[in-house]
Amino acid sequence: MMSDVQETIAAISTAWGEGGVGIIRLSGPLAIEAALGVFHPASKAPLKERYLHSGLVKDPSGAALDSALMVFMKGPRSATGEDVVELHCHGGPLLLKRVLGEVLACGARLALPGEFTKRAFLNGKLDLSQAEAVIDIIRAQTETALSSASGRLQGTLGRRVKQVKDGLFDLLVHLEAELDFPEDEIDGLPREGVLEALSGAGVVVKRLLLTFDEGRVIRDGIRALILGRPNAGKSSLLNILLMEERAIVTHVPGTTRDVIEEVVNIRGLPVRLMDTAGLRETGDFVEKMGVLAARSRIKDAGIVLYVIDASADDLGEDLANLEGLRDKKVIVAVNKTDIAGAREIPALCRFNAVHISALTGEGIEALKDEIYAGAVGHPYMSTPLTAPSGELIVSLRHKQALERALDGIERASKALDIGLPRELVATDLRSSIEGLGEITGETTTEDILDKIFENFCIGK
Ligand SMILES: Nc1nc2c(ncn2[C@@H]2O[C@H](COP(=O)(O)OP(=O)(O)OP(=O)(O)O)[C@@H](O)[C@H]2O)c(=O)[nH]1
Ligand SMILES: [Mg+2]
Repeated sequence: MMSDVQETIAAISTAWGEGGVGIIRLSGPLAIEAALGVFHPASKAPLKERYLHSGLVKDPSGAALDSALMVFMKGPRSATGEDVVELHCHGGPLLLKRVLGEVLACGARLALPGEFTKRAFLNGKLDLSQAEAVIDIIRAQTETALSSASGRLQGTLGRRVKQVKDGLFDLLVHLEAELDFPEDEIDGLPREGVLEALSGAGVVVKRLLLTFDEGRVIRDGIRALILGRPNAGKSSLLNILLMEERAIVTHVPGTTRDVIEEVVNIRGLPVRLMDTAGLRETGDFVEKMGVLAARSRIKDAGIVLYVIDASADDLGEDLANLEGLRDKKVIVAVNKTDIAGAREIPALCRFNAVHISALTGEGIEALKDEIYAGAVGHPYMSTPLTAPSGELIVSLRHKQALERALDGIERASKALDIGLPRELVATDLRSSIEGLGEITGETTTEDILDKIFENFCIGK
């Protein structure tokens, strides 16, 4: 894997905006030189590594821009494995832009998105699953997402994958020894032993794969569209789930016109709730637009919360609407049970229905459980994660790599079982090992790396 590691990169690493402190980070062979082009230490004593020096940041004319702190870490004992310098200035956007400009004039170039982390990966400081976890930590929206990303940053997933990969590699070495020296007395491992080892590896990979639905939703969240007829209580449901009076609620049917979106944490999942205009034929032009907007969101919704007014006499229209949502994951929220009672409605028996009152809060916790189960694919448990959190598979890339690994393992077992030549078994094993290597980054192409890191922000 090639990279332009000779160049020194620099970026503002703190968030854009006003803050107490703003940090400019440099990495590369000229990091210290470029930093000292703008930073003038207060003390004449020799600079010390991993020590905060105070001083002034000056422009080329010698005018002080800011009083600041500087710290440097010599490579390879640094986050990127290269010489790294951080300039801790005050957190003003204009100031930081000025200081960065001066640093760039002193020999650094602007870092690309994720380039610091990419260099850390290329220099063996992180495996790829850890590097990917950096962005997930930064973007985590719930405690659960954060704990999953933190676990991966600590290398939990990488270690598990490596363990399986090393096991397969051992088998491959035995098989290949036999291929190379067919007349050798060593008969490799006994067939049963190899089969057993393969099945053990398959179990681990399958277990990881099983966490994908949960892991992905925990990281990326889910879009839940609230639909129903006018006055069913959709906006009331939005408000009670958000625990704030976000949407206007009135007794007038047709109150909501626009789609109102808010993200709420439901059982650890970031859920984007979308409240919509009640579905009905209407002559009111604005309301009609609202109904169209509601319908247009169906396609992208992960879950539909269909709200029914349990006190209404005629559910015919609701049933027709529900019929139209047949290929969506639908939870029917049978609302207003405080006035209608939680009576069974036979017509709804084939739907996943929860009785609620958006007025009193009755049934809302059960509804949250259902939303979780609908999003993740298994019931909510108070300890939400089925796996140690770092071992959750959250990315499609990891899932595909694991599927490739599993496929190789299964084909190798089959080949061995029916007595196919060991060359074929070895080929399958190699494909499996490569699949696993894509997760940790040992067998990842430059293209894939670029794709991963271009999602980062600059300065990470
Ligand atoms: N008794 C009772 N009233 C409710 C309940 N939920 C909502 N309401 C009332 O029903 C009326 C309509 O509620 P909204 O939340 O505005 O209904 P909506 O589905 O958003 O209506 P549109 O925006 O017009 O489509 C209001 O008067 C609410 O106070 C409930 O659980 N019980
Ligand atoms: Mg409404």
